[in-house]
Amino acid sequence: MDEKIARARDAITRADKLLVFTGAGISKESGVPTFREADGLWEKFKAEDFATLESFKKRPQEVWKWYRERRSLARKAKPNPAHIAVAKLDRLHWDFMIATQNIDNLHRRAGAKRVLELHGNLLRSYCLECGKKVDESDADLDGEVPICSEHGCGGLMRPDVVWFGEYLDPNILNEATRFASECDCCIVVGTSGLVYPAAQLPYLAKRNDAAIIEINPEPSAITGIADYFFEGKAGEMMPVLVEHIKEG
Ligand code: BV8
Ligand code: ZN
Repeated sequence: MDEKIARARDAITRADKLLVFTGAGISKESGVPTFREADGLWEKFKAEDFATLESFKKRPQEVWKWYRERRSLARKAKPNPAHIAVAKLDRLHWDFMIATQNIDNLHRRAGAKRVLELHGNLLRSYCLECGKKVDESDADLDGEVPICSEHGCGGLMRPDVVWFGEYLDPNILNEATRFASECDCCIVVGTSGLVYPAAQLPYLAKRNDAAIIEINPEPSAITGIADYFFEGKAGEMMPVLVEHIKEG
């Protein structure tokens, strides 16, 4: 293992352009459930029932109840050592980017600045009619479906997350795909690698001969292209990968 860690650390240190691509697994140790594991979210709720615009239009109250539960989980959650280690990489003035599929805001709460939120952010909402965006307000917390505060609009507010069948923000996706295609090291943490177009990012990095480093307790759809696969928890492995890098 030490030899593999040394080589992976070296790939990180030598990288001019470093991408960190994360999924729900990086927040598992913060108490935020993943999607596709035995105790995952999609086991209890079928994605198409909750994470789609159609289901929101049919059952806005139920969908809001689900997202409010996840919002309060996200607010109670604390960044774990993996988020902290990734934020340390961000501080070290690299040509650096975090592309996350997570909507729990934990990378930012760990102090990371350069974060592309591919699937949106659970703490923001926007109006279905006029598009007005608001940060979470406690008004969202009562049982009703929040209504747009724009004068005369009255549209339904929805969580500012990308649902299945919805396009990602083109600016965010373009920036992420461009960065991935130019990076020379991509660290993949806690994703099953099943959801597109986000999951293409490590493949774009690979095509640019980037070193692919993956941390996951079990193999994922990305493991086949990983140069270094660390079978373990993000909260344990990520700090080990960056502890040699001195701050300042
Ligand atoms: C789109 C936000 C264009 C909402 C999410 C067939 C083939 C290919 C693609 C498709 C297809 N059919 C449909 C599609 C497109 C679809 C898609 O990719 N579906 C997949 C499921 C097949 N994609 C879309 O719909 C996207 N939009 O394509 O638009 C379009 C437009 C119109 C019509 C057609 C197409 C939009 C996708 C975004 C959906 N929104 N979330 C919300 O969160 O409520 S996706 C959801 O999955 C989350 O964002 C999540 O992050 C993401 C990916 O999951 P992971 O993060 O990887 O989490 P998962 O549970 O799967 O895995 C966790 C991993 O962690 C595991 O590997 C586990 O081992 C590991 N782990 C566990 N513990 C730890 C750990 N790792 C480290 N440490 C630990 N301690
Ligand atoms: Zn509105």
